[in-house]
Amino acid sequence: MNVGIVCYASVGGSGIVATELAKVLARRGHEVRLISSEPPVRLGDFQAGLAFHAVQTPGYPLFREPQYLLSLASKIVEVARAYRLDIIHAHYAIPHATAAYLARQILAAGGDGQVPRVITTLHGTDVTLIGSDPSYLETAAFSIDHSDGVTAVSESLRDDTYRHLPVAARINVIPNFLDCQYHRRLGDESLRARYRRGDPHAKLVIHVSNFRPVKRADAVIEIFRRIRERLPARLLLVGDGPDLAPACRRAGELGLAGDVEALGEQELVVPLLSIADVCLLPSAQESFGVAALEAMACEVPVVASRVGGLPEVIADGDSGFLHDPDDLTGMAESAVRLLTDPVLHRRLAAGACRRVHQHFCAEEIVPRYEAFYEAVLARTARPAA
Ligand code: GMT
Repeated sequence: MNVGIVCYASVGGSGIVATELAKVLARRGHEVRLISSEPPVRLGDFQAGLAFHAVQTPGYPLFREPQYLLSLASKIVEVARAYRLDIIHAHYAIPHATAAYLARQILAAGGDGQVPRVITTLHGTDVTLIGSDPSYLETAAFSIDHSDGVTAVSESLRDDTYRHLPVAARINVIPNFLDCQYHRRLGDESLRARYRRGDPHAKLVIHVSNFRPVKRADAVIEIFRRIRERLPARLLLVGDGPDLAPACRRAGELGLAGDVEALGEQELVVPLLSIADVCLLPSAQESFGVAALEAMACEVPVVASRVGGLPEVIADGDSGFLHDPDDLTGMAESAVRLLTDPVLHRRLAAGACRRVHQHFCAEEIVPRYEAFYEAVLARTARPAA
């Protein structure tokens, strides 16, 4: 099949999942074209069957803002025509589903023999945060409803979509996934020693995110403060975003500056997850939580909020612990239990990894996307002239 995948290139779960999907589809023999404003973070080295097409969005003094929707739609049309795309798979509704819809209309109006089908995958904030904002709601709902097929990354997100948006389209749940051969604990003791900064007893707590308000970096610091009162520990903050600097400042005010280390955006998180003992994810909302899945694959139990799709990813008491988002005391208690009880830690670390392997590996999930593509193509096939 010829598949065009549209995604955001910056660090973020939707771009990571879209890029992984592109790579695995190419490995399985499809011709895949990734369309984005720059090469996505996890694109990696050359791979047969996988090409990247950059969207250029020229500015003009008259425009007050870049016209990304229009330049993206034009790029999709260009790629679809040149490579006879069967499917345009838009990851993140805003504005990718809208650009894909527009591209399909342009292709159909131009009498192009083969008009690709549009599939939209909803990732979370495109529905719960941005999509439901009155400024975007009507366009987002229209673009989702006019896709030929729609998927959501969790049941919770599917339900949220119907709750937040006037959408009637059938939404199929296909969960996020990982390359399970690559996502596994490496066990690099010298790296672990390095980040313990000379304290061989220090436990390593990790938080990976884009440091947007929804991730609650302030709660991460507060939980860590409570952990640190009970045992020697260091906190690794991986990623970047508007709340990173305030979080580091708060750590300084609490006298924790020496125990909190910001590593910025990292393309490869497996080496860092592999030296961690516990992952904290006290998000206000999380449609799925790829960060949790990556930690679990590296045998790191996750202490997280019981919100959105996180309970579909983390089995409470078996691969981590879930708490009410405001229960920071409970989250700190769970983390301390994990960090002080090696038997409990071993059980949950193994449970976390097992859960990923049972439900969330590419081998299991990517064929579901392929079957969905086939079903959409069959359902929308036009009679031969
Ligand atoms: O979390 C974000 O702010 C970014 C967003 C994205 O584009 O990556 O994340 C959403 O999509 C991810 C991939 O499907 C999910 O794992 C995240 O849970 C989801 N974020 C939220 O729902 C807040």
